[in-house]
Amino acid sequence: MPEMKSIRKLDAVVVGAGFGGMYMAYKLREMGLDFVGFEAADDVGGVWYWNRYPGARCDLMSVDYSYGFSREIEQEWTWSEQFAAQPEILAYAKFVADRLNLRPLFQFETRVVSAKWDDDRSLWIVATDKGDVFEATYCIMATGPLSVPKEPEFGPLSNFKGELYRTASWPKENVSFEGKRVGLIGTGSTGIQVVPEVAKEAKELYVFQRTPSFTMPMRNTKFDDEFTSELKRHYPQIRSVAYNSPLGGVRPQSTRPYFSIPLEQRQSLMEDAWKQGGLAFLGTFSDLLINEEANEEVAEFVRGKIRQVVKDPETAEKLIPRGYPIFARRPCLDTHYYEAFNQPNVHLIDCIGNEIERLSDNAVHTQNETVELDALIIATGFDGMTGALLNFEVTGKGGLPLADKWADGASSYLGMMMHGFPNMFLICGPNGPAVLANIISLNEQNVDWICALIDHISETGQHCFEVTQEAEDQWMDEVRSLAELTLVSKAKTWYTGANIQGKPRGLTVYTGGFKRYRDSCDEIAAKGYEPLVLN
Ligand code: NA7
Repeated sequence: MPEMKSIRKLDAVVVGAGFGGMYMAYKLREMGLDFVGFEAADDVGGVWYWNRYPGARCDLMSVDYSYGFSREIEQEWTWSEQFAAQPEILAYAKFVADRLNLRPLFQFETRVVSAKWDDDRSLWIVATDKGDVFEATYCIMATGPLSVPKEPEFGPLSNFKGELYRTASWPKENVSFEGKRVGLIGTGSTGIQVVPEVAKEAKELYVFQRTPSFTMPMRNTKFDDEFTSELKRHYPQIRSVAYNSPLGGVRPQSTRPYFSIPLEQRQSLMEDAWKQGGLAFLGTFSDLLINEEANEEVAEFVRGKIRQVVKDPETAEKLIPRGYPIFARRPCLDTHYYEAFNQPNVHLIDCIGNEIERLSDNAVHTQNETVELDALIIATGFDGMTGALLNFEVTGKGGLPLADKWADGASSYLGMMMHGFPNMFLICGPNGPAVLANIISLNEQNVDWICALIDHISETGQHCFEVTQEAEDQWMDEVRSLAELTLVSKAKTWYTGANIQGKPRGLTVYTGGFKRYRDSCDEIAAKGYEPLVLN
């Protein structure tokens, strides 16, 4: 007879110890709730725990990409540069966990394998891979939009018998590519960060590129003491600007439409934006994500820069993105990416019309060539937005599997709740502004809103909430109609599910901006959460 484990009764479970789960755990403890957090990794950090590949760096500024809920943490933690690298962000997550004593709130190295709603008792039954079962009033998913790597079509990866690395689960120990023939598959934000780093070491680096990405120079800068003390003095103002902006961050914005000024001036502003680096273009003109002609002129400007940097014209033409709007795929920020292709040891393998067919013991085989390798790095992206939530068994009312609810595409209310899944919260779920806004600001906003709702439910003496189908449909109509206004859905990306074979297509992101989203959430709270049925 297998040992019967006792069932523990809780107010809540939290799945995930990334920045969303950590803040949620902090708040639930403040509220005095009995809860447990679960995390598959052996420590906090979420996406920054796993993605420790060479060159990993956040493409949002460290000042934005940090918690604003604690004045103490803001003052005690010091960022070293404008765009922080993965080791520093992970160190920050660990610092916060230490400072707030969050680790005891989580069971690490534990995966949730199922979360099932019990209709009769109105609670969630949550089972883990350790064989433990918990019953909880609330089930809170802080599973992150980018936690399940995509399985590439040319698998299985185990066919390759050389050194195999996945950027999304990079080993903790140091990896050396010195003297090795290295292959890299994937040229999204991740691959673009990997190339210049591995190019420094590898004997040969073969970059397998299918869709070229637009990337702009990051032009990262170190913070000096004077800047840091000014920064720390102004955090309250910085947060206030961030929370009231469409991006949830302190990036510059513009009200200037692209064609409102003459060509010469446009060119000069674009030169400035290129020199400034980061996402300065988006702060230079107001309509680059809605005006196709403006977008194409900026794209052409960037194509010209690629031609200037890359010395071999044939390689430059292959690296130049075409056929989709700039900024519709997530714009990458690089440090000497195009320059790396001027090195004699870096080779571009164009996979357009030359798809990767399979891996063998020591090679990648495309339709037209075989490339022999000692090591292979897989940077083929993620099953974004929905992957983590569909990675285990989640069933709602009447035993409805989440996979069935989302069979035609992910629907939700505010990216935080779903009809048919009472007392379940998603932090930064699909159809919220996650991934187009600063996800740390959004984590904080979502957690605060959810906790206020939990308080409200207990104040009313109820135990259960469910969003109505009508409210969810209305929200989804708004998400879709806003999506039609932008060019973001016009590229084949993980934003739309188009990177995964068989996944329903559609932009599952609220494109109205962080501020407008936050206002909508606040209004719903102020009106007593009318779209929710409490019982
Ligand atoms: P992305 O942006 O989804 O990029 C994945 C890359 O992998 C992309 O260039 C893909 O080309 C490529 N890919 C995927 N499958 C294949 C196959 N079969 N053959 C060749 N190339 C392939 O993921 P990232 O990890 O780079 O970035 C994700 C987010 O992390 C980013 O947006 C930031 O928010 C941070 P494709 O486009 O499919 O032709």
